[in-house]
Amino acid sequence: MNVTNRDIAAAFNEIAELLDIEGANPFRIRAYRNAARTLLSYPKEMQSLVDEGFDLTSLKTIGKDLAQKITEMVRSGEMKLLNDLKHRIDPELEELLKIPGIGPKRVHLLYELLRVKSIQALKKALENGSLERIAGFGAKLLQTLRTALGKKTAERKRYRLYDILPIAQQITDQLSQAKGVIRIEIAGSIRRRRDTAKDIDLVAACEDESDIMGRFTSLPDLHSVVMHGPTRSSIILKNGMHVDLRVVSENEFGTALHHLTGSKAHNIELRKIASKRGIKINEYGVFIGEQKIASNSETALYKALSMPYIAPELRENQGEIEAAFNNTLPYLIQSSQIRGDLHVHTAYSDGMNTLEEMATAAQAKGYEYLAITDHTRHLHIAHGLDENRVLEQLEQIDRLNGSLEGIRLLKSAEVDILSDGTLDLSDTVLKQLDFAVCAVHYRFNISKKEQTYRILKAMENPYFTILAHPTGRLLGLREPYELDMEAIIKECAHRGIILELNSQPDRLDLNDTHCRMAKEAGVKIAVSTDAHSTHDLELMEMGIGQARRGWLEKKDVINTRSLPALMKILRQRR
Ligand code: DGT
Ligand code: CA
Repeated sequence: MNVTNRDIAAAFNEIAELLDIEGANPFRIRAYRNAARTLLSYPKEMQSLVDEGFDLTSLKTIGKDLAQKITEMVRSGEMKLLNDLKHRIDPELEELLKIPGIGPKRVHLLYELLRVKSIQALKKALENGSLERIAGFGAKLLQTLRTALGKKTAERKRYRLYDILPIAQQITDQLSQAKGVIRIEIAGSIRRRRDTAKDIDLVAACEDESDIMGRFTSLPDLHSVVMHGPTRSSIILKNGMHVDLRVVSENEFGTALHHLTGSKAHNIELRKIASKRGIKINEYGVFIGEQKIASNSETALYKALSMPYIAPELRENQGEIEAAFNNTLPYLIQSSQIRGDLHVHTAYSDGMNTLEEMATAAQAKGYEYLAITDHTRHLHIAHGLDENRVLEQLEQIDRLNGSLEGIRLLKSAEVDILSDGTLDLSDTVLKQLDFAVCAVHYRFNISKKEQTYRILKAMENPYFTILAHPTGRLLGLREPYELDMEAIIKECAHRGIILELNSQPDRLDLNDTHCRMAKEAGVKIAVSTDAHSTHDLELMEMGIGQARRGWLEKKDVINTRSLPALMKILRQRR
């Protein structure tokens, strides 16, 4: 049996969700979520650790009970607690989670207070006004619900890019073995690197569609087949994800891929422009009258409209078509241009690996520098460092820098922005850092004005260098806190403060729109991983995808610079 860390993490997350629905102790729920996070970033598979007889309780966030559950799942492929919860909790309650705006806590409230346990019952409660009487069901939420429930079917759940992309890649690999496959690509929102995706869209060019369709509709992780046709099939995987596969001939591949990559808005706009010039574009080709003038590549499609190629990440009808015509498309940043990471944790605070291990892993990636940014004292749950521990770490970094070759560790910290807008370290200590990454970690629910004021106040400190995960959102878990982003960006431009694009899969914060706003205001970005393990350094890919969606170029991103050039930027405020 093959049970991956991802499977165990998914089980833990589902347990957390179900416990939340039951209104269980928040600490217990958080323990499952933290453990899931640990598992996702842990470099070794639990399965092999269990086989080796390794003591799982030595891992951060894994206590005796969780260690036992991991072992149980590795050995049996199941977790009794999860089965029990599923048995105990009405599946319709879980269905409610798919409605936008409804999380486990609200499912709990709906059931406890109104005995609402189905989408039907929720509709009724919305119509007869009983929802309005529940605390936390404000006008905005009710409007969201009205929109969602007004549609024939509830919106399908969205998956984080980080979770769905590897599955799409795995299926692509499996299908590329099929007879006669010439090309196969992931299309849709995943190819555009949106932070979340509703489903997996695949396109293949193939000489013989029967073998590939046969394999697709009998994949090892298949739950059910929705539709099985010669050129188009649709399946649901055991984990609930929907996958569509379109098979075309080699010479239609370009226009089919373009059609299925979207976005819909980009396609519609492009087709409108084409039709004004007497050109028709559809998934089968680009035509003038009956004559096909392009179809086998996306480049040919754009060329037929006298445009340069537009990268998938830009295809949102947000000005990219105009920029293409004016030849002002950005030269999008690439992963290979990244020279270091400016936000990582070690075992000093809540990271999994030592300073040396992080440094070695960064070196292996070819990085020139790595900034160590452990949490500061205010963040107790993450074992934040007090000033003495910070100073101790700085000494160790100096020592390591003496022996490391080819990479430089930068002295930094993820400093809490306290509620009064002061920083969690004194200036005496801040002065000894190379730079400071500053972040909000509590009091999310204050007004927009107060939150903006708090951060602007903190920015007055000359040691404030980078604002980490600026909006605090956690995809699917927490909305961004209320913040006047325009004011923040303006202040960053004014003071030479850098904004972080945090690459953690549930953050991807800044989002694409804010990246573009920052760029337009001349504010520089640090694309960082916020790694909590050596393995997490790979999350840079997620950040780069988002950066590209935000039109960022090499020059906009400070960790593409050489060490001396970077140091100059980081020290410009002092
Ligand atoms: P998602 O799945 O919500 O994360 O986002 P997409 O963009 O992957 O959307 P999806 O899966 O509904 O459709 C895949 C692509 O198919 C989409 O990006 C563009 C194309 N497409 C879908 N519906 C239409 C349509 O009505 N008109 C045009 N022109 N293209 C469409
Ligand atoms: Ca899609």
